[in-house]
Amino acid sequence: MNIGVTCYPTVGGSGILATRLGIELAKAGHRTHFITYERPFALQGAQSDLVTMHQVHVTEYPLFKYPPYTVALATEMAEVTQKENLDLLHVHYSLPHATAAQLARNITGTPYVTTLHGSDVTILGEDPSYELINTMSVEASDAVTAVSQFMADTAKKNLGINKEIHVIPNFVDHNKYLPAPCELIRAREGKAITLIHVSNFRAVKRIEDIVYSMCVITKEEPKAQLILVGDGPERHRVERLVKKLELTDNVLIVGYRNDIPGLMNCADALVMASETESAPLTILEGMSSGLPIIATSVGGIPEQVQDGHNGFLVPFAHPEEIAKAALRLNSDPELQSRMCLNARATVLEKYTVEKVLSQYIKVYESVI
Ligand code: GMT
Repeated sequence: MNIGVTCYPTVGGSGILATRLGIELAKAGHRTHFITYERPFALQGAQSDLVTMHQVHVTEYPLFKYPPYTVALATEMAEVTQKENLDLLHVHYSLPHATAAQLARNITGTPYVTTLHGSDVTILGEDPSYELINTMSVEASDAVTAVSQFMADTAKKNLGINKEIHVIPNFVDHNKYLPAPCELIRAREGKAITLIHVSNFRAVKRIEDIVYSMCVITKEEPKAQLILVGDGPERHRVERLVKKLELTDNVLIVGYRNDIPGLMNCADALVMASETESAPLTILEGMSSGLPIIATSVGGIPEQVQDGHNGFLVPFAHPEEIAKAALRLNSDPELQSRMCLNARATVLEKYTVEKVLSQYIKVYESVI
């Protein structure tokens, strides 16, 4: 197949997932064309050669207070579709990509598949300004997918979408995110617990709750560690809180890193304290690395994490519950190693590239 992909190319789960999917499609022999306003963040190194980039140029003109991005995108989509003979467009994040794809289809007749990610549904559900057009463009899609059942249900409820929504989970490269080697695990035995959190430091991630949980954990385990990976709007606030709570010896804020699989191998559990999530990639990366997950029971997280099996689900905004789960793991090595195995097994069962790619291909085949 010859596939055009549009996403938000900046750091964020939807762009990362779209880019990884495009790369996997290319590896599987499909021609993949990215139509975006800049090179996707997640498209790095040799992988760039597997796909073709088409940049959307938005006209800068003094008269335009708001540059017409949707029109520019739709024009590029139509031109690339005709020039490259695309079989379909796959747009990640409906706003405004589904509307642009619909406009392009008016000219080319080429089908488009819309995938709904996080804020697509949660923010739009709270702010109805764009709902009329956005919902129409999602409904007009040749197929709609969502990354969790929660997203599909919320889209139906909040956006009034009646069309069938195929739930296709996010995926992880299980050959890249591997459990720590036995020597490393043995070296950690008997040592205080190390937790890891990876995100783009948006307010919705509630990193402060994780830091507060460290106050409780360190009372019992003064040497416990928390590694915070990533960067974003909340970083300075988090840094200030760590200082204020005198946790600088326990909390390491390491910024953006390219060695996340290695960092995962230094940890005993992964923590997410989000207020809402659709299907966090970092949970899949943690589970693939054999880490039990301690996460809030919100959005699509309970579809990934089964309480007591591959991690613990805790109520939102209760740092003491995060601490309780971490201390329980810390005091029970048998439980820790059982959850490690279960976490990895969950990924192998449901979230590998192969399992998920075939589901997207089935949807593509149904529309062309
Ligand atoms: O979570 C973010 O900050 C970014 C956001 C996005 O739209 O790029 O991520 C959303 O989509 C990801 C890919 O499907 C999911 O892994 C995230 O759970 C989801 N974020 C939220 O729902 C808050």
